[in-house]
Amino acid sequence: AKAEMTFKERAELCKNELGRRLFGLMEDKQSNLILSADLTKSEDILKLVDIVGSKVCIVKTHADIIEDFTVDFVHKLQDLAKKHNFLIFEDRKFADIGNTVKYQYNNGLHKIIEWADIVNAHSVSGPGVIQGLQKVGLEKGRACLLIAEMSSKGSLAKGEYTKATVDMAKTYSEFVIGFISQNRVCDDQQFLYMTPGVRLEEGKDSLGQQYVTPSVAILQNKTDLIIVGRNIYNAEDPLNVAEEFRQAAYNAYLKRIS
Ligand code: 5FU
Repeated sequence: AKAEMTFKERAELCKNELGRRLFGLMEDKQSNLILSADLTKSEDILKLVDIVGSKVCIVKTHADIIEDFTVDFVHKLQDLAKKHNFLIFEDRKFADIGNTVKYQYNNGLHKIIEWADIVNAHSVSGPGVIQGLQKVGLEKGRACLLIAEMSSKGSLAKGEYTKATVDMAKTYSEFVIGFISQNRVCDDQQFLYMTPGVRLEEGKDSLGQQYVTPSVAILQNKTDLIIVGRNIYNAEDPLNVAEEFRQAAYNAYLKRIS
């Protein structure tokens, strides 16, 4: 069988400039690791990100869990993104009608459009959600992911829902650069497949989260990036653990393309 395409080769297929930059960044930095910085105080987030920033290609945020969110925090996060060369992904999971998500993206307290390179959306409301987001996002050079599958037990995002989500991404591939998914939900190489629910050991938490290991995600299930939260930010030595994840995930990718 023909060896799989590399990230750099796949960049050429991607119709979104930021997506192309991400593919290149992953290979340059040898990192397909995303840090999920789910802390509730901005100072703690900035400290963590400065420690592990060199190991990751993306830092993922949940702006609405931060108790002291300010524009100053955003500027400091952007400075760290420049210093360590990573992109910022706000895990907002937009899910309303197009007109409302446009405001949620562009307005409100968080003004997500101003600082998040990447956002994501549920497909449950139909293509209007993408139309609304790209109306403000495209001209700013932003990109979006669709949630095709979730890591949590009992998720309804499966089967026909997942398939319809893939079709939606193909229709809007100028703005949609890939998926949040547990599997390679389609064989289209222009897209990136990002997997949350990753830890060094398989298992689950007490609230429905289900975990796979980096090699199950990247080698067995053929996704491209792993998203890791608690296993890194709760570690005694986040830098060392992040490096462990980076190596595990990138080596799994190298094995896949060889
Ligand atoms: F879309 C998804 C999903 O299917 N599962 C998730 O866990 C998103 N997530 C996010 O990834 C979740 O909101 C957390 O921010 C992160 C996983 O964190 P953990 O601490 O590694 O479990």
